[in-house]
Amino acid sequence: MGSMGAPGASESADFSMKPAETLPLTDECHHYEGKNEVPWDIQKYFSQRYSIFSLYDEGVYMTDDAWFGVTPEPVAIHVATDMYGTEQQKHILIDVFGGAGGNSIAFANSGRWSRIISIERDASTLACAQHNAEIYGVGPDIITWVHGDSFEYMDKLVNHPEELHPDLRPDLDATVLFASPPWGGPGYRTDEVFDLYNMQPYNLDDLHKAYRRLDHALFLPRTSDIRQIAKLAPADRQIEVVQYCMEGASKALVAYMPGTSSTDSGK
Ligand code: MGP
Repeated sequence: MGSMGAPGASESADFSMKPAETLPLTDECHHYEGKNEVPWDIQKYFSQRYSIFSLYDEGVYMTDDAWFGVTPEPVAIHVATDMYGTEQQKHILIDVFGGAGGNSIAFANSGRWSRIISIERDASTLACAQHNAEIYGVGPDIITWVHGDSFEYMDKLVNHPEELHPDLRPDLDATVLFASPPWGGPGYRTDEVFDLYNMQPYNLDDLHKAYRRLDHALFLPRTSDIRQIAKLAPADRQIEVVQYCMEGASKALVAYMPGTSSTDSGK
């Protein structure tokens, strides 16, 4: 404990959210080498490990939960170049559900983005992402990692930017957002049309309200109800919906939603 000086300028630098240090891998982080080590419910994903991370054998780490939601690498690469490809004025990307890093790494390596801010709430998952980024040659100069809640981050970014570390306050007019949220487990596969208002724990409304200021891309189940997405188009703007396939079957769709501009009221 140091001496008790008057509250000074150094305390004012205590921002509630700031860039994360490099976090250590934990007991929750695994690099499985054989199927016999893998919990039964992720064995299917383990057999697809090279489509998920082509450099898996270089020592990719995942938490057990991350396997269900990680975007396969060819899809992540495709999305990284599709993302608002023509709007060169927008060159910063926020990945709000960073997970084990699949999408953020692809965004970084696409050359399309000058900076990526990648947010993850779980320390072990974030440690995996940082480790995996290193394997893919992606340094901290391009990805700024944040350990925290992305809804809190977005609220501060739009409404109270002064509470964020200066490195976490990108110019909103130069920024787009990508969200690959949890879908509430693989149950979505049994629905002919997936009701996005039943998605757990965040439904379409939760996501759209949090992100609407920015152009935002939502990575959603392939069976998602497109009519629910279409209703969210701002006046006179279109939403583009793209199905991403591997070996002839759709893995997921991405809805590219325009944001409300800075001159809109945001309502
Ligand atoms: P899947 O559930 O393995 O379906 O997910 P698939 O491939 O039809 O299964 P199969 O048995 O028919 O072969 C396919 C892809 O969807 C995964 O690789 C992830 O990229 C993505 N995905 C799946 N889930 C459950 C989630 C999720 O909860 N969130 C996000 N963001 N992506 C998911």
